[in-house]
Amino acid sequence: MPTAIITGITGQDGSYLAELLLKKGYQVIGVARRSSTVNYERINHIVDDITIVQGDLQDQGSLLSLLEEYKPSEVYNLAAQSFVPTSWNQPALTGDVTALGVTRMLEAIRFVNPKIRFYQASSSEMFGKVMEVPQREETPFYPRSPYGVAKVYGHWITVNYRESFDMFATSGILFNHESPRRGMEFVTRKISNAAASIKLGKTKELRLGNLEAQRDWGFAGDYVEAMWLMLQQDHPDNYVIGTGETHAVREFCEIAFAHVDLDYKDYVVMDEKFYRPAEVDLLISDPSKARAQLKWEPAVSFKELVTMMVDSDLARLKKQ
Ligand code: NAP
Ligand code: F7E
Repeated sequence: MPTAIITGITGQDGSYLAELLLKKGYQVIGVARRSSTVNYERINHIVDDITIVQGDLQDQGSLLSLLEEYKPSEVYNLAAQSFVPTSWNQPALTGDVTALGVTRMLEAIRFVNPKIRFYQASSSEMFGKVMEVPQREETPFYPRSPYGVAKVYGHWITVNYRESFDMFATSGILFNHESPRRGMEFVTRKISNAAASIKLGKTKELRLGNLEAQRDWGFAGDYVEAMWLMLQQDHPDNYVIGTGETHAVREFCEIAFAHVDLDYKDYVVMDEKFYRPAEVDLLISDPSKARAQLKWEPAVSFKELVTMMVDSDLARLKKQ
């Protein structure tokens, strides 16, 4: 039975990846940082099938001990301070976790067993003010937030350890991926939750920032399959993962509200508070390398994603 360590097990992607690896017969070790209350909402249904251990990307020793104790063959580094607006409020923390945290894990692997295969959760936010449309593996980076800057560091240190120490260190440059398990502050979940809540008469309006921003949105459940495929290749590499389609925030609102027979224009209020100091206006992937080499294709369409999220929030809110 192969053993995989997942950092960020309590997050959206950690929960889907753990499910996938369990199905594939892995022993799954999930790394969670200590907090005063347990936050296993996304993994409660599989908590008995995985081993949860305390660890923190800010603490080198905790990473070394994990690898020594559990002897994994694969490490998926999904942990990060991942919310872009917070990265302007806490830029140094974001750099410490999202950038330097990658080096700490790579160092732990180098010391304990350099043969361990490593996956780094890189991001389309690295393309920022895009230098090319669509964005592919060779598109130069121009990050627009402390988060994006930290991810560029994480990407390049992954490439550097691959080249310096011949380690199997792979960088997956994933475009936005969402699900009913997405954090409430991200725009897609904020919209799906509001559409459901307004439909049920629990809320009256939805306050949003820039409705014109465009993103290449896919389903998180499809994207974790790509992460696994990347670590099954003969060589480490960089891969862009996305749908190759882009949609505006406005379009997400339109479909989400229409799904519950409402017109978003009657409920969405623009609020300057949600505008960012620097915006990423347009992201759209060119995932042809992943399609050709990994044989990876997303299964869930944009419309299916939006309606799946609204339906899930409706069901959850009805139960409350
Ligand atoms: P998420 O839901 O925000 O999960 C982040 C995880 O990181 C949580 O489990 C969090 O723990 C953990 N974490 C934060 N700081 C930590 C620390 N110092 N030490 C250990 N763990 C820590 O993010 P996600 O959407 O699943 O994304 C997974 C990864 O992919 C992240 O690295 C993200 O930046 C990257 N990414 C995401 C997308 C996307 O569209 N979702 C696209 C590209 C790349 P707590 O639960 O305790 O907060
Ligand atoms: O914003 C606009 C906002 O916060 C998307 C993270 O997973 O994906 C995510 O980063 C767009 C932006 O995601 C609101 O200005 C409008 O243009 O859902 P988001 P993000 O910033 O794209 C990347 C790939 C990651 O790697 C990150 O970790 O929506 N927007 N109004 C809003 N955004 C939010 N959050 N809230 C609003 O009210």
